[in-house]
Amino acid sequence: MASRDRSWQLPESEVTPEALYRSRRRFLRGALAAAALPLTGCLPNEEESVATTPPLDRWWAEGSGGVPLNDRYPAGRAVTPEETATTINNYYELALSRNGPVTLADRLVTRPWTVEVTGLVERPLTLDVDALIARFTLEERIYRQRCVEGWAITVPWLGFPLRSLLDLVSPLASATHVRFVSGFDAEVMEGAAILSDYPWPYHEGLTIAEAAHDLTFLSVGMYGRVLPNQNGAPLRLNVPWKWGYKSIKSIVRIELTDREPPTLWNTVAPSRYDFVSNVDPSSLSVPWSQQREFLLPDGPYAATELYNGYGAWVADLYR
Ligand SMILES: Nc1nc2c(c(=O)[nH]1)N[C@H]1C(S)=C(S)[C@@H](COP(=O)(O)O)O[C@H]1N2
Ligand SMILES: [Mo]
Repeated sequence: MASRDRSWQLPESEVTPEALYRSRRRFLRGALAAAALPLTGCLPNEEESVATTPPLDRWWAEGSGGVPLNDRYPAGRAVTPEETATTINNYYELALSRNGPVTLADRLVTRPWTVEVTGLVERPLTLDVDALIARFTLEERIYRQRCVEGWAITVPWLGFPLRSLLDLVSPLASATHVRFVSGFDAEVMEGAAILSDYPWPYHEGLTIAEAAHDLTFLSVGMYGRVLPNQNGAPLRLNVPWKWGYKSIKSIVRIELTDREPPTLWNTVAPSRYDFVSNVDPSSLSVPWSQQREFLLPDGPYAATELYNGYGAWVADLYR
């Protein structure tokens, strides 16, 4: 792979936020750490899966065959190779390079893991992530993911709609927004040490209407396996009609609020990354064109679509 032509790359200064580009590695240059697929390190052995709370053990044992595919939202694109989607990542607090997170992923401790759902809700809860997952019926969804930097992937996620979790805690009528916070481990997160002036932990937000939309998904797995750490284990968001940075990884806290929560990228670069951040080919907020996107790993380019192609389902949210 390393020898393939990467001429599609834009100059780094055009594809990355100013504050980052000098420290970013060259996208995909050099060998991918592909020889030993780290995913296998995330798969439980048989003993562990016996001890796991259902339904996770079911799909660990059976792969995604045990989880029904919800094909209500056709991606209209080939699924990206698993090796690509699990080795080319953005996880800035972990590593600034796109192939860095996978090399550090084993150092993250993502189980046991506690998730807190709190704020303006009738029934706040604090639960071990596997006990939380056990409350929901898992499904598989194949979604496009479009990074603001210009690349796109198509991934079969395993999880449940965020809506189901909101129903469980019952937001109060006063709740207007949902705030999400990632876990943080200063000892492992080398990226955060370099970007030491960023407001870690990573945090994001949605309006409550966006959060309650059926497309908004909480993933616990991908490609029929438990979510690898570099992809945001044990629990990450997928909001496929928004720039990828809204899809926050490794969530520890979900908080219902009555105001628009600050988001990390908006705080760092407000003119580039607004709160809404819907995919839009005509966006001028970054100094590179968003008209097209490179389909990892080998192309071709595809035309960027408004709402990343999900307009039929989400455009009404913005009228
Ligand atoms: N906590 C956290 N979540 C994050 C990020 C991050 O740096 N930290 N990067 C975001 C960006 S920019 C993208 S494009 C996607 C990448 O997800 P993937 O690595 O699973 O493809 O995760 C998003 N979620
Ligand atoms: Mo991104």
